[in-house]
Amino acid sequence: MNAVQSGGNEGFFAEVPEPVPYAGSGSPDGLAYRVYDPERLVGGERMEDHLRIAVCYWHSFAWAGSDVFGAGTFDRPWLAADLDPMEAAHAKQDAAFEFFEKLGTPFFTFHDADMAPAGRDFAESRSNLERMVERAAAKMAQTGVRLLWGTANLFSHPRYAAGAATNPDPEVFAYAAAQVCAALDATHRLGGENYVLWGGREGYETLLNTRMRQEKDQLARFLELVVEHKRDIGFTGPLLIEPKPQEPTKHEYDYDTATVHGFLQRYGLQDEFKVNIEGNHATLAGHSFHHEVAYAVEHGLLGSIDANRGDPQNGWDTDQFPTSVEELSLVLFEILRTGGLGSGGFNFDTKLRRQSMDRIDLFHGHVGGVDTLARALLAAQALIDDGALERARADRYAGWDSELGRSIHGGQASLSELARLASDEAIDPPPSSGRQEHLENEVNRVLWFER
Ligand code: XUL
Ligand code: CO
Repeated sequence: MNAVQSGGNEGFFAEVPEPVPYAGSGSPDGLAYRVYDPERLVGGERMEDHLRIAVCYWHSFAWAGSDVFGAGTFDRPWLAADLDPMEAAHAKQDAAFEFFEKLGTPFFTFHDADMAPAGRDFAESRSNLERMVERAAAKMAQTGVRLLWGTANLFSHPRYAAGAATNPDPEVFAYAAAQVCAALDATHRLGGENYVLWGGREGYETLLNTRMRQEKDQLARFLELVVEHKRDIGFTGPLLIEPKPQEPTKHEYDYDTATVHGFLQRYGLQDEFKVNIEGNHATLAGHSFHHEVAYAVEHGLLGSIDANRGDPQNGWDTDQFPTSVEELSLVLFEILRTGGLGSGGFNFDTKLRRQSMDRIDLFHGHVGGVDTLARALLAAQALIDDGALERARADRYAGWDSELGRSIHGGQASLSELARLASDEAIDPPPSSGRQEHLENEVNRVLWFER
């Protein structure tokens, strides 16, 4: 077994000796935040507390830049194939915490499998995880970095090829339950603020071999078990389901937020779960990021956000760093107008491109993403302060405050009474403009000129 090649005492990111500073728009180049100033007050709250940014362990530290056509390209010495697995996990953790600290953002997120190597059996895997979690706890205490959420990887191992909770084999269900039990314990131990379940392979490849109804019943039972365990150990953070329509399966049951909502209601789980919305999953489902967040906030379902984007020229989950202030301004507008993220945050579930192979590229990706979010936050607050959108909505629905509107909602008006009203009073409402272009101009006015 070889030793990990590192920068020695200087660490893995010696090129970035100090935490990335806030330098404002005046600084011409170099690694610095142009907009993200953690202390800046926006609507009375610190920018850092609004955005609650997290770095994910998996794409940033546990992935070497491979794709389906080729091997990893990234310079990640802690991922070298000839290392002792536990020594490699230590080095990966050292690299991750050095990065979190130098990036200066408050949270991280992880899967069990990102942090600790698999053992020969479940008991050994759990013990590896527990050892790595104790080491992580010490690093968190040293650096002040906190855990936004933990999760279990129930999709990479071949045993999960036909799903985890929705597998036709109950022993696979049991193995998945054991893994979630350990991952939820680990999240609790690290003071995690949420726990996420993304059903990567909870879906089907072909209906020819699938009992859809049975698989959904299994999934619901699995979720009930997670709720029970959360109560047993005293974990108080929200449980979050992460919707995604497909990939890796042809069809995922948690297709989008509305589908998850219906599923939770059908099984009486609506008070136990919220959603973790990912930008690129929204677009894969044929929605906008804005749509998924608007649906969630309007139904009290928003838990947290995986901030990323797809590429409009291809149809898969490219997990790119967000760069569109316009898109994120509308997302943040929905979040701010309904009271903020609560215990959620913005997690960079983001991958560098395969050609971005230097370790410094991890900084460039994250710094750009963080600044995009910060800029969008300022724009969203300006949209709230400006009030044009809220006023337009209020005007558009004003009729529902009238006697007629109230009697419809209040249940006093029957179908036949409404028919009588329409004929006796010759109701003939004129169509009115939705003013879409005007509202788009109002948004741009704020985006372009807000300081
Ligand atoms: C996959 C994905 C996951 C979840 C956590 O598309 O987004 O990384 O965020 O399992
Ligand atoms: Co995600």
